[in-house]
Formats: sequence, C-alpha cells, structure tokens
Amino acid sequence: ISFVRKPILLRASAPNVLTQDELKMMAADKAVEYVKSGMVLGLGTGSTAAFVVAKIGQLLKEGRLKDIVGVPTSKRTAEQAASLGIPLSVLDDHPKIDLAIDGADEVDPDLNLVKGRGGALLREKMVEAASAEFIVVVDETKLVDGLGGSQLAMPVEIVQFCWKYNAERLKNLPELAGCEVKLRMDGEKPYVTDNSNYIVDLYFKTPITDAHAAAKAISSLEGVVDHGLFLDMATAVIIAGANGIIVKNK
Ligand code: ABF
Repeated sequence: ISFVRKPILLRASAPNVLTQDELKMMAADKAVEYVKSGMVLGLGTGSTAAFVVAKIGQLLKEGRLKDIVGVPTSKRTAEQAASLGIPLSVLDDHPKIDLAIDGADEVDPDLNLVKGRGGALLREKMVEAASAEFIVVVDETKLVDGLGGSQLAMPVEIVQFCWKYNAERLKNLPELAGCEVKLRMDGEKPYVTDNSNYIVDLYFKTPITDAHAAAKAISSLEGVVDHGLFLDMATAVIIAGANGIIVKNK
C-alpha cells in the first residue's frame, strides 16, 4: 500500500470544510493523472465518474491528451462522453482496455467493492473486468469495515421474468443472512436497467461475513444476471478526504 498525500485547498467561506462534490472532484482529478495518450479507457458511471469523464474531455479539448478511445459503462456516460467529443467504442471492438476509472458505493480494507447503486453494475463489471488496470475513485464516506456495512442498497440485476421468485430465493440464501430485499422502483414502475432487466436491492443489518461466498451463491441462481459485489477487481483506490488524497494500491 502506498500513500500519496496532497494538501487540501480550503474554502474561504467555510474553512476546513470541503463538500462531497469537491472531494469527488479531487479524487477524479488524481485518477486522470494516470491517463496517457493512446489509451483505451473504461469510462465509469455515477457522479464521481462524471467528473473523470469531464476532465478527460477537457484535456482532449486542450490537446493535452490525444488518441483516447472511451468504452462507456452506461448509456448516460456514453451521452456525456459524446457531448464532450470523446471518441467512443464498445467491448466488441475494443476487448482489451488499458485503464478503467469508476466510482463505488462501498470500499472495504481489501479494496473489495459494492457498486451499482447507480444501476449500471452489469456494464461496469464487464468493462472493468476487461481492463488491465481498474482505478476506483471515492470520497471517504464510501469506506466500510465490511461490505454491506453502510446499510444502503447492494444491487442484484435479475431478469424481469418471475422476478418475485428470484427475490424470494435471494432472501433465503444462508450466505446473505436474512437481508431485506426490495425491487428498485422508478416512480410507480420498476426501474429498468440499460440491459432491460430489473434490480433488486439487498439491505444488510450487519456486514456480509463472507463476500466471496455471498457472490458465488447469488451468481448460482438462474435468472440472476449480475450483482454489485466487485471482488478482487480494483487495482487501486483513490480516496479523497478531509486530510487530502490517499492512493491505496492492491
Ligand atoms: C457507479 O456510480 C456505481 O457503481 C456506483 O453505484 C455509483 C457511485 O456513485 P457516485 O460516484 O455518484 O457516488 O460508480
């Protein structure tokens, strides 16, 4: 593990206080330092990843980066990147990605992650698994001692067909120890992913005891497409907090 600390810029109006967005932007700017001309880049989804995409767009516009190809992890990231003039591709045409940068919902001490509260988990996992390096950008509120520990949603993407059946099976998995299971809604209707699936969100009262066993058990259910446990995937995590930036390498 290596630590790189940077002094924090303080706001005159509120000394010592940086907003969460300012922290996200700091993490994003640090991550973009790893981007080099000519790279094929996995472009993440979410508000922190959006700062990364914006910075890459700016550097391309200024001519400080050249020959970048972006592989977006969601339709909304594709739209943002296209609006900034970032050339885009897909895994079919660029199956090997040099570097992916994305946010996360939870990061544990071993750099395992919960992702997908933004709903883009499947494409994120496909792109990030295909990437030689995967840098995660977070503010310090995302750090947990154990995955599931934030008591916020851990998503599972499932096919629409008989979704209640699979929600019930998830709830009864011993590896998930009595989690609560809720279908994600978009107003009055179920939320539908970019891949035309549903998401059920799992809520844990205590952190998952064995995340690898939980991941295996979830994946074993027919009709489950993917889940938000991203284990042994991150090669580095950039954490922005009140004391500056910390880079943790795997
Ligand atoms: C993506 O965006 C997701 O995997 C994760 O759910 C979310 C994090 O969002 P934010 O950066 O807005 O906190 O990275």
